[in-house]
Amino acid sequence: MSVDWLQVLDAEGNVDKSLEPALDNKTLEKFYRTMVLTRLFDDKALKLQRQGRMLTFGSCLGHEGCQIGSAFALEPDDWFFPYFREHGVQIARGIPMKFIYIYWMGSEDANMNLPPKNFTVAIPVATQIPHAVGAAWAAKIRKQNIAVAVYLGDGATSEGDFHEGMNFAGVFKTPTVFICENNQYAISLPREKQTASQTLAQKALAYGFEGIQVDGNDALAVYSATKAALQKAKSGGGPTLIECFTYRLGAHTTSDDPTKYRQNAEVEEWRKKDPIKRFRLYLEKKGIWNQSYEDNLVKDCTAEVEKAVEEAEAYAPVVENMFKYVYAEITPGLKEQMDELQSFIAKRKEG
Ligand SMILES: Cc1ncc(C[n+]2csc(CCOP(=O)(O)OP(=O)(O)O)c2C)c(N)n1
Repeated sequence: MSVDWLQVLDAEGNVDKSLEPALDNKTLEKFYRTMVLTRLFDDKALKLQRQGRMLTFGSCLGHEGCQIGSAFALEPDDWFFPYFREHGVQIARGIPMKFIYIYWMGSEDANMNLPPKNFTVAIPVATQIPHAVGAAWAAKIRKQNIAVAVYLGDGATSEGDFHEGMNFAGVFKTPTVFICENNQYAISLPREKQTASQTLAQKALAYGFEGIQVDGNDALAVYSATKAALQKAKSGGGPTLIECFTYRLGAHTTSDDPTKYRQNAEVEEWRKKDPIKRFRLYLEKKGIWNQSYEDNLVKDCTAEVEKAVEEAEAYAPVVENMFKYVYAEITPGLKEQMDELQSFIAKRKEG
């Protein structure tokens, strides 16, 4: 069984002219800026966590190609359902970084401030998939000309929710684009021990629709594959599964020590395929990038990140919100917990 493989930019930033998407320089610069911003956002989050200023955090280091490439193909009207590592997609979709930090600092308030068409983070693996397929099905019934992009990891393809969602998507030909960030591990479990499937993309074939494998460290390939899948979805052609073949350069989360289950040499091999480095080389060859361009960009993005952190830390979470929005109406049990917490806080304030 075989599926197509797409690469547009190689690790040295050489472009396959026959596959190069028609993007103007301004858009390419925006692409690069968003990747750099995402990396700085991510790095800052890790530092905040280590300083006790943030809770557990899952880095997206190495995923910038899949995330920015796909996000730039989405229209604002298309729905976005993340799992928990899509900080880059969130940034590209215009979710203020302040709220992304606030979420990982532990406040659900961030979810109330999401711009329309952006779903909340899903910590339980794969539960977002049936939701996304349902949203796509609803859009189809309502004859809305939109698509739904749902993100998942390689590990999620072994969950029941994945198969249920894929099955429904195939049967009802929903306008769903499944974007699988195959970073080779589900926490410590390597891909080969998790599924005997030769590729993850081919899982789509069993459900009667197309699966394609792309170089996930190549933002242009991911962009082109996502754009084509979204167009197909909107014109009634049904779903697509895009397997972005990539690597998680960091730890699974701040609670994980990847040296326990993978070799440094492997990490170093993947570092050479860094999605940002290859995009930078591409821009350099196009005469857009040089060192002072980089210095200005990093300075700008760093200031943006610092401002977002300042705003996030100044934000006073409304503790009641974590109880109020679990269901449309608060249940008696949750109300009891909320009252207990409120009186605990009041007593603490009294000293
Ligand atoms: C239903 C469920 N089972 C187990 C977990 C614990 N868990 C969190 S992340 C993760 C692995 C996810 O791997 P993958 O889907 O490949 O995504 P990645 O974290 O590699 O990006 C697991 C098992 C969970 N959050 N939800």
